Amino acid sequence: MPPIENDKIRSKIKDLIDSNAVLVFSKSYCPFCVKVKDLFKELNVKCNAIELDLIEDGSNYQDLLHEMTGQKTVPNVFINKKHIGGCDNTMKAHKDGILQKLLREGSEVYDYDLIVIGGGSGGLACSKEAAALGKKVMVLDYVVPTPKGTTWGLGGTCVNVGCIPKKLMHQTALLGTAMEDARKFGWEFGEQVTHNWETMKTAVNNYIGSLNWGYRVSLRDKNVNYVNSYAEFATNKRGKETFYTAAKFVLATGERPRYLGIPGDKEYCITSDDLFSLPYCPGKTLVVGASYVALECGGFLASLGLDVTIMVRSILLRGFDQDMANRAGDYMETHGVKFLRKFVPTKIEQIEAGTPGRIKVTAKSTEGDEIVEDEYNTVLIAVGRDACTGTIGLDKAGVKVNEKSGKIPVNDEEQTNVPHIYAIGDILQGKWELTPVAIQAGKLLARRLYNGATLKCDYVNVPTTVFTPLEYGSCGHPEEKAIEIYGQENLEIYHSLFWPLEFTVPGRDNNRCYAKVICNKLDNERVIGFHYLGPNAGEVTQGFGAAMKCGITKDQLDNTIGIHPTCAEIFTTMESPVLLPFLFMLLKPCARLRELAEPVEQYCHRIYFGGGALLPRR
Ligand code: FAD
Ligand code: NA7
Repeated sequence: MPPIENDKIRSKIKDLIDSNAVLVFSKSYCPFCVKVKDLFKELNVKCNAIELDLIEDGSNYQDLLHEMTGQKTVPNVFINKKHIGGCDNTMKAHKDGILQKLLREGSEVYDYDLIVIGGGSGGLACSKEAAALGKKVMVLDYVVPTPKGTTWGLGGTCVNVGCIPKKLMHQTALLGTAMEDARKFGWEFGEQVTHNWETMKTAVNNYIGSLNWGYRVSLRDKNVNYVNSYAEFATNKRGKETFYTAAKFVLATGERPRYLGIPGDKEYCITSDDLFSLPYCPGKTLVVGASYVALECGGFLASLGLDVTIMVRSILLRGFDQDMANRAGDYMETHGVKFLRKFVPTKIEQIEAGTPGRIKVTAKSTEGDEIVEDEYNTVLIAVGRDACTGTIGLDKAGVKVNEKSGKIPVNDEEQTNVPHIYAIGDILQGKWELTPVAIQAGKLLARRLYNGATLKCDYVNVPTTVFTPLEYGSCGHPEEKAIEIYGQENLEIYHSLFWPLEFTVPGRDNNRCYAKVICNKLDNERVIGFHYLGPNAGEVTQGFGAAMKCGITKDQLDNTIGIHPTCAEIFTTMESPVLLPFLFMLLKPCARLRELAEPVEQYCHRIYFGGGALLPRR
């Protein structure tokens, strides 16, 4: 084992010894280990056992323990950082009463082994895992009400004001489109179909309520102490505050929507934190911002039949593949969303209070002096989110924060510059702001801290989906980034428009869905960027994300047999360019087929009917 790896394991062992009152390096099949673990069970003492036969590098742990303690065999027992020895020594210490004395000594040092600040995706995952590993854990979660007074229950952003209500409202919108399609498939129902905002809002919020309750129950079941209070690091106790101590802390405070800082924004506008529980239909809506929260919310509101304008300062979906972003935007534009490009709001005024009321918005061009004014019922601000790190006393704890972004830099083990303070989720600098990422980071952190695990959260090739009306799934690099890193000449980019079978009968949205894979020619055409614009993008992208984790190449994509008829099979049916004229000839004779084949004439490299051809773009 290289010295650097040994150093890592040595420090891991030290960490485990420091952070566990009772620690037993054990082997799952060893009868002496079982005897020692049973003794602690009888004494009703939590014992953390690291099973060296079950963990990665277990034999290296054993060698290093030998070097550190002079003992090669298991069990190897530590109590409150003191080396006790093997089974015989532990039994003798128990008989002599030394064990009980040692156990009492360390127990009063901290209130908790771990305090987690923030009960969202990351915080809950981390606290539950740490408690399952026998730690005494507290999680503090408190929601500061929005300027409009909106607040919510346990679970953080995703459950209450993020992924969950967003996806359910997106689903509401998709059902509207499905109803239009349904007539073409023979379903007959009245001409007038209307949508009731309040019914949707109530149903969505009832479901969220059940999730809030589920989280509370699961914390209780796992013996995590949940406290509904705002947490802050402090050097001494003030007023009515309660002071808790812990051996380790995890920061998981997430982000909250940013405001514009212009007259009237906090008084008259809402953010995504208010939208999902808005008690009335928002009516004519202006969405300010052009990233995914803005496009997703604007998208479903428009699909519910509302008059929606999105005010874009510069580009759509900054950081995403711009070719895909613009296609997602174009689809929205052809489906009723208005875009006011290169404008920023400068003033918000209330014309009339109400539910909804009437609001006047003044905006200025980013390219000249042009000023526009318009009236809306609701203004939804979605111009980014700020990390909740400014008011939790991090200066007192000595934790470094990026002054500009408010984000927290951590090493690859989510450790801040203060060794006993860790951070996970949206507040991390330069990491993905996604629920599964926060959960994975939290869970793995607890396992590393309390179970001798070494696996770190892998932030590379994280699949994600933007739930715009036409969904956009991606994994790996956007085209722009791939060019920047590898150079255009070293990339092969395969792409194709496609027409989902389910769109054909209703005769809608031809030439809209799009697939693109970016391959690195220097590395056996390994897929380094996957992009999909079409129905069920999340479901499609998830599997290809797994394939990219395994390092899939273009050749392996070619050798994968597709599932027919699906949209995802477009990525597996990579035909040779020479076949195209032949396929085109096949399509020509029939008028209907010719209509379907029209895009083939236009683009010459795009084929339809569920399958498709992904060809190099040169
Ligand atoms: P959070 O879930 O935000 O939890 C932090 C918690 O800490 C909150 O409850 C907060 O109130 C609490 N808190 C803050 N400060 C304190 C304090 N001092 N004391 C006590 N408690 C405190 N991600 C996806 O993967 N898929 C999606 O489709 C998706 N859609 C989204 C849609 C929207 C509209 C938004 C806003 C986000 C979306 N996200 C999505 C992102 C996802 O919600 C976040 O990445 C995720 O919630 C981050 O988890 P976290 O644990 O870092 O923080
Ligand atoms: P993002 O991804 O931070 O994007 C912010 C968007 O708002 C972006 O389009 C910005 O335009 C725009 N913006 C920022 N400031 C302004 C002002 N002052 N005026 C007009 N437009 C502005 O934010 P999201 O809310 O979509 O998502 C944040 C995270 O939340 C996301 O990662 C998810 O995990 C959940 P720009 O491109 O800078 O010109």
